Amino acid sequence: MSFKITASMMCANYGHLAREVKLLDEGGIDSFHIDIMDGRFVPNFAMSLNDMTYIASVTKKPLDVHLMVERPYHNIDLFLKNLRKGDVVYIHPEAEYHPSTTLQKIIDAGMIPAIAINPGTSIETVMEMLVIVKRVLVMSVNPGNAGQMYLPYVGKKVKKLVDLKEELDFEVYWDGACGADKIIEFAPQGVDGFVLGTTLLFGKKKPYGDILKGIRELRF
Ligand code: S6P
Ligand code: MG
Repeated sequence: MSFKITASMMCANYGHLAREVKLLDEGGIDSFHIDIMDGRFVPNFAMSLNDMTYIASVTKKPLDVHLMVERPYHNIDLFLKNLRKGDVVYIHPEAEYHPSTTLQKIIDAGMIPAIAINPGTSIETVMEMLVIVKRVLVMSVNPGNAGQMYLPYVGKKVKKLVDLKEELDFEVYWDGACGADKIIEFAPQGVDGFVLGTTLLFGKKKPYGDILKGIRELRF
């Protein structure tokens, strides 16, 4: 079964960020998920532009940048100019007046255009954007915090999205409360990647490499 694993760096130990990146990198993580928040679109502040830029400078692996900010059109250039080709940038359509214009900015800068959709956002409202983007991040918790409870009604939406992904050419990633049970259930259904935070990867007193190896060896 082929699926990607990305580490939610807002859950990392900021006393040793360089070491965290190195251990995850060497442990076989596929990419680094960067949660940028503005305290308005979501009621929290997590990572910032400087955190993202630092991580981009110390790993060759792709970044998976999740912008949880209002009207990203106005300041997305700050992020784009510090990223590399092949990095993925998600905007929330709920947070933008003209999401397709902002997605075009991402494409023009050489990054991979993507959207993240909240648990309460239906696929029907983002249908046209599915033609533009290359990745869709399904939020299985309300955005803003790590360590939340999974919202089971999101499962049906994942199934609907997976049914569209071949024809419209995008990947589906999962974000929020991701445990081994979710990977076992949804990877065989066609989910391409999983964001790992406190549920499965961070704060476990176990080496990241061992946890990642265990995930690669899951039986389906
Ligand atoms: C939440 C954010 C996520 C979380 C991650 C945490 O707004 O977008 O990326 O950091 O999902 O994972 P967990 O396992 O602590 O819920
Ligand atoms: Mg996220």
